[in-house]
Amino acid sequence: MYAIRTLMEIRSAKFMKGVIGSEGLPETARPTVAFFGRSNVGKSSVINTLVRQRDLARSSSRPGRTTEINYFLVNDAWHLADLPGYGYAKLPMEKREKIRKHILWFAGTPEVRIDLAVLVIDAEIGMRVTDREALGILSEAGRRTIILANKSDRGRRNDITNGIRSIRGEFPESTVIRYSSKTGEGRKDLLDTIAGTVGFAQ
Ligand SMILES: Nc1nc2c(ncn2[C@@H]2O[C@H](COP(=O)(O)OP(=O)(O)OP(=O)(O)O)[C@@H](O)[C@H]2O)c(=O)[nH]1
Ligand SMILES: [Mg+2]
Repeated sequence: MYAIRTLMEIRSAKFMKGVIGSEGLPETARPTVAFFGRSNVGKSSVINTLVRQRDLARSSSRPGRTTEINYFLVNDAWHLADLPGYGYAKLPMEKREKIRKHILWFAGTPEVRIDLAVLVIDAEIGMRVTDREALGILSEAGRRTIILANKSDRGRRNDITNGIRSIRGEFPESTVIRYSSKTGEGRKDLLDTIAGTVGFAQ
């Protein structure tokens, strides 16, 4: 009989470390999947639904919740990195700029291991200037990047569908996944994409 493996399984996921600034980044030999996106777009929630642990990555209705780059170890084999969000308007300009620069440094520095970058956007809002900037740096650095259109449970279904279609039109080379951390839509697609990067056996 053939064993057909259709979906990667998450057997374990644990918090590893929080990193502030450029010090203390793990020197990792393991594949790393990093989540980028504007503040409050749902990066931490996406990670929680992906690993099916409600509170692994801290999520909040208050934007700016994630302030460190948080590393998690999954299946004792690969890492997830949950980044702070950029563009939180209520932060003082100086602090906002500092976070933005740090995230872009992380995205563009070859010594930082990123095997797959997941750019999380709000499906209802679409790509903003800051998202395009992050995408530009990631692609200049040669990172494999996918776009995850989160919160697709909200708004009118047609608007979401049209929004995602126009993102696909603008970025024909990119994988765009329709996602909802609330309903679990797109989880399988995201897992498959990650498995394609870190290996199905992991
Ligand atoms: N309706 C809906 N709400 C969501 C979804 N994903 C996240 N949220 C909500 O959006 C808010 C922000 O979620 P977080 O996961 O904290 O967002 P984040 O991108 O990690 O935010 P920062 O850490 O501040 O950058 C929370 O109130 C979540 O419950 C989704 O798919 N659908
Ligand atoms: Mg967060």
